[in-house]
Amino acid sequence: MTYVRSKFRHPMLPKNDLGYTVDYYEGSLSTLCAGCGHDSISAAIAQACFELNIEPHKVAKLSGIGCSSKTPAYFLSNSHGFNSVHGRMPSVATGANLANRDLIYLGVSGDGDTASIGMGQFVHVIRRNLNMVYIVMNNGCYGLTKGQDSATADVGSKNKAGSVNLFETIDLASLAIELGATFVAQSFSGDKEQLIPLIKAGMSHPGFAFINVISPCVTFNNNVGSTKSYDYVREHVEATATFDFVPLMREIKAEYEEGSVESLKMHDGSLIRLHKLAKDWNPLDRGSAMNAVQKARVENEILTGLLYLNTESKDLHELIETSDRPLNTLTKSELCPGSEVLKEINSSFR
Ligand SMILES: Cc1ncc(C[n+]2csc(CCOP(=O)(O)OP(=O)(O)O)c2C)c(N)n1
Ligand code: SF4
Repeated sequence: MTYVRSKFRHPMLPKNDLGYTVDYYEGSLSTLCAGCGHDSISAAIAQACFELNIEPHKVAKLSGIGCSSKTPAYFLSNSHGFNSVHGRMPSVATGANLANRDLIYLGVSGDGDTASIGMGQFVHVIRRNLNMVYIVMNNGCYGLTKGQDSATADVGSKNKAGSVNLFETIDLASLAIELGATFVAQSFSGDKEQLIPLIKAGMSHPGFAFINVISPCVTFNNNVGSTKSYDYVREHVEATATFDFVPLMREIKAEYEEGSVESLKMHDGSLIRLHKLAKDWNPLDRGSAMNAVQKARVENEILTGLLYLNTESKDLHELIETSDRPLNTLTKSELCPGSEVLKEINSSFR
């Protein structure tokens, strides 16, 4: 069997402002199981980048190990990519971002990759507010190694072999809010109307944008009793809001009833327009966001949408005052400005 994507495309496919059709944002043909949620997320990423008029060579996609971490091969084939070691994507992303702040960093991970072996890296990349979008394709199991329970499997959830998970779940969205992530969202791979604007908003956010996407594993965790199956998720999804992402200078197209929409202004002037559904929830207030997620969990609901946004986000470069140019553009004299400057720096610490 060959995995070559057909080059044939409908001649009338729409073009974006750069003159590209959406296939320019696709990758190789997926080798994941037919129906895997991860493929829908790959398609949403390609569509978001197409709609945002992003030059693919301005994106660096990074991942760890797992079926989820294989997906960067299936989108943005014209971008930079680094498939790293299991759970180590955040440190590779940190190094790359510090060296070249001019790229858009898109990290893809799995719940095994993030919530077990990569947990130490995950919590620190949040604290540092690295300017990246971090997507977890969360299926509650280790798909690549044949479906063992992961740390995001819900307590009481049953796996395909019939064994019940006895251990408390790690709720990645709550953890991200707790640790100070400046953009936290949750979605479902089967809801592209919600997922695409969330990815676009995350890419426009100047700081760490975390998107936890429930992404069912059709082969190992789609059985009755699993809380990550398509049927269970469809029955338990509860959206905080429906919303549009409006890039700077774009006309607002969606129609909402007067007074029902809240506009959140992002750092670059673009807008997130929320049509709120969840009561007692303020996306700009950390405590309120945390309460809404916890309350939903108690009621066995999966709260989706934008959960929390800090509009005052300062990313790692801003916090540690790095050069505003990529390191490879700095000249020798800028990198090594001489002993007088070194003396001045040293004396500033005395
Ligand atoms: C250091 C190391 N330990 C263990 C493994 C084996 N391994 C490969 S993928 C994986 C877990 C994958 O689960 P997840 O990140 O949830 O991705 P999924 O396949 O479910 O998308 C494990 C344990 C490995 N590749 N490297
Ligand atoms: S094993 Fe599960 S996670 Fe992996 S490709 Fe198949 S359906 Fe997707």
